[in-house]
Amino acid sequence: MKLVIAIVQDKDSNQLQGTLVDAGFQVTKMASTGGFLRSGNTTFMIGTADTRVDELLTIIHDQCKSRRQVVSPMSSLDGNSEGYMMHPVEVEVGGANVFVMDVDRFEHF
Ligand code: 2BA
Repeated sequence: MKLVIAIVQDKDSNQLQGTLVDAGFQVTKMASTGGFLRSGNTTFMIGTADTRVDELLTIIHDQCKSRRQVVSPMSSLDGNSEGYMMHPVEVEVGGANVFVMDVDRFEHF
């Protein structure tokens, strides 16, 4: 069994959730925050059989678009002058960042 953790953009999350559930995957969806942009994203936790991982990755790949996003000056501050950003910076976010992990044991009580 594998545990797949996928961090995706909020804009893609509802459609991805629907497609995964329709395909018979068990999904937990969590609100999360990107460390760099400090804006919301969505993290999916999906436990699945090893044999379905490729199918799962194909769905995530097909549903999640990469988008360019501008980080405004001063938007990434934490009160420390070293973090100051004086000019807008454009970054490409996503489509998805995915971790695939082995599961030693899964219990469902
Ligand atoms: P954020 O940390 O908000 O990052 C958003 C985007 O900003 C990243 O897109 C990347 O293009 C850029 N970026 C991140 N850190 C940067 C830096 N130090 N300097 C310049 N640009 C930087 P993605 O790579 O697609 O990441 C999207 C979101 O996925 C991230 O949001 C974070 O929440 C998560 N993520 C990505 N890689 C991760 C990792 N190795 N571990 C945990 N979470 C990760």
